[in-house]
Amino acid sequence: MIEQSKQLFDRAQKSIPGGVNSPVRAFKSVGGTPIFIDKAKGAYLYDADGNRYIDYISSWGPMILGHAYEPVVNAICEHAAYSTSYGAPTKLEVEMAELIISMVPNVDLIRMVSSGTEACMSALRLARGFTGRNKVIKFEGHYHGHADSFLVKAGSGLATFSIQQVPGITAGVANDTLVASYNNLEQVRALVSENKGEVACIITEPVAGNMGCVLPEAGFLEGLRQICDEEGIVLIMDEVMTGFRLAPGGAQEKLGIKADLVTYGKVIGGGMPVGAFGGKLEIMEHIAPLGNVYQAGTLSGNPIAMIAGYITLQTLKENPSIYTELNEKTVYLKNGLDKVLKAWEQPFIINQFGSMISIHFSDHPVTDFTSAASANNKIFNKFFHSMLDRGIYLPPSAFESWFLNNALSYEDLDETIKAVEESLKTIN
Ligand code: HOZ
Repeated sequence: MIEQSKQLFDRAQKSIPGGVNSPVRAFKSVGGTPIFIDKAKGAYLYDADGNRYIDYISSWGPMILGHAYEPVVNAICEHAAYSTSYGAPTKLEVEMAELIISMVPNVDLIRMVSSGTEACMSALRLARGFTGRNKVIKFEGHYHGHADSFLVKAGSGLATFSIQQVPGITAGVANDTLVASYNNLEQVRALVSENKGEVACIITEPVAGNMGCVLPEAGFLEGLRQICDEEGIVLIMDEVMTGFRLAPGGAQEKLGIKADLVTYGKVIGGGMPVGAFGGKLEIMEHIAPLGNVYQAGTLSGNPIAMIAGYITLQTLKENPSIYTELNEKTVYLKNGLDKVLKAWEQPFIINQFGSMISIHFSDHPVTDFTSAASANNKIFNKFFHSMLDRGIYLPPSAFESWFLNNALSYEDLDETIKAVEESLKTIN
């Protein structure tokens, strides 16, 4: 029974484009009615009709500790009473910056913004301002938010809706965006040599999460580092998904790769709208007011957002066992899924890294966008709905990673594996 969700969706479409404030939420590619959420606690979402779902989206990543984590909620309530915004510096921002710098490698200075989009957009401008070059190399199927330069062969909603070209993006901007296949160093080398002295930066998701979860192959990130060093190119790691999720120091720590600039979002805000970009002093000192690369925001460093992020990051820093627990839970889920999917006797691929995981209904390894896009997404769509009917909330697209949160219990994981087993019986 999702009567309330149906009514709300009808109503929403009269005042909000497509009835949603972010496209993938509309369920357009999987079909059906998006579930309207009323509240959430721990690992569970509750919809407007009172149905309970085990949540594998975790707000697309941020809710790593589970929903309505009490210390975060209490701190937000306390700070809201002091005012929700000042537009002036606070001690909390200093503490937040110091905490981030103490957790992540290779960050001398960090600037807070309000979203991952803003973080990536600003890091790109900074890389261009620092190098005096215009071009950016990105990877097909990677998503770095919705700034113009990144919406070329992008993942996430663009892959979900097969949007190849985005109207409104000028040819000049698109021409400055060069695209290579993820895990293909040869293509990167070719682009760099064809555009000698013109490439400002290479931006990558270290572990891709916007074409499902896709892992970097051995040597790929190291190869990017080497190319950037040789050619004076800024390496930007987009850790919006992986930052504070794969390890306290994100993918940089987990994979041992040093970026020049790094971008954050999602977990860094503990569920509030927060992003950040940071990196080496010699680059970051070009940002205004130290330098002339301009970037600003009325709600940047907002006190409510900062306290939610600060408590979340501090909890993760003080309890590194959370990462071990999350990893063990995700591997348990992977093994359980593997067992029931093997019994189903149709091809599938499960990619997993830390608490990121996804299933592609494919007979070949998924290592880049071409292999992700050639999976059988009609099966995924049936699978999604069958799981939803059984109270399991997966991302409504095969081009999105699932994110586990640490409130998930082993009973929840068993319930999920059982739901997969039952769902597969309904799919032919
Ligand atoms: N682009 C986000 C995930 N890759 C989706 C955000 C949302 O719909 O909330």
